[in-house]
Amino acid sequence: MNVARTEALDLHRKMGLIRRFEERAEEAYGQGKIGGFLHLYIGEEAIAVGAMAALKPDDDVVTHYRDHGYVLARGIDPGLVMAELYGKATGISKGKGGSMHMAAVDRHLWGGYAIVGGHIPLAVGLALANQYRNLPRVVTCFFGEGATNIGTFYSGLNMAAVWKVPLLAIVENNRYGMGTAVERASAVSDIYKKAACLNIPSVQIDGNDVLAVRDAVREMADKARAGGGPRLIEAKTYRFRGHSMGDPQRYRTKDEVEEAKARDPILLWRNFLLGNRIAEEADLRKISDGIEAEIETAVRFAENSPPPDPSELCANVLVAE
Ligand SMILES: Cc1ncc(C[n+]2csc(CCOP(=O)(O)OP(=O)(O)O)c2C)c(N)n1
Repeated sequence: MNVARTEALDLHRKMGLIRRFEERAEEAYGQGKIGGFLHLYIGEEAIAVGAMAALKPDDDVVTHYRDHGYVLARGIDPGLVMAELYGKATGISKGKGGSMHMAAVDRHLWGGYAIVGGHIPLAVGLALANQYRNLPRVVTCFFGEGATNIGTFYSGLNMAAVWKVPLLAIVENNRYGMGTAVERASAVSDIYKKAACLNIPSVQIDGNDVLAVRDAVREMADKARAGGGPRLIEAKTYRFRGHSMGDPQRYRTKDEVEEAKARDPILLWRNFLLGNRIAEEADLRKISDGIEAEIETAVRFAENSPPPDPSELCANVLVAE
């Protein structure tokens, strides 16, 4: 078995933390305490957690808008993330970004971006900067399968391949881009094959298997770091919630969603831990209790924090005269 007990339990705790964080965010959204867009990552947690377990703390991360999981997996205080959702001054982006714009540059988290595929060239530029400065850092760029139909996917990755920059693209194939199934929008449903036209090595993995994600990311990131040029991973998964809040989900059946839940990444990992006697029920209960307390503290912090001061309106934002 290639996972130590401490790490195995930490992977479990982090996936559980992201799940409970988002369930509470969903609740707060329903109560009108959170506004704007809220894209939940529920069902996809193994990708962020597996990837962060493989990456080094100073490897850069650039993400799309479904971005709570990455910052929590990197160990950012859930209170800062919840306060951002509440639009409070204490939020990770000072309450000005909201759900889609989680950034912590000091932790090499360069943020969530709302324009589908728009962040891919930014990640390539960051990787070029790392290469130019001889820094042994990989840039990991996360996006959905829908983004691979966008021009910036090809133009960005093409330049990454030409320059052999240390970039790892992770495609989270959750089968739908808003209400459109992958087969209806993409000529190629096995997304990893798209990398072949750019001469970029790629693999397809089970994105619900946290260990498979960790191992694939480690291998691909090491190759990119060693000067081998960009790599792409397609992690197959499923989103259990709608695209965003208020999605009536007419494009799929309830049965399909229920079937997918049999492969819930947290359930799979729990079964692995118990089946291999890495943990007992009591250990997992203790972890859940700890998560509950941590999320409770995060919610209280967000609720009790002040909104941004009006004088802050134009600070830290790009203002056109
Ligand atoms: C350039 C652009 N076109 C359209 C949209 C509207 N839009 C927001 S999310 C989304 C679906 C993207 O799906 P995917 O890339 O698979 O990511 P997922 O939401 O499934 O994680 C679309 C079309 C947008 N934000 N940007």
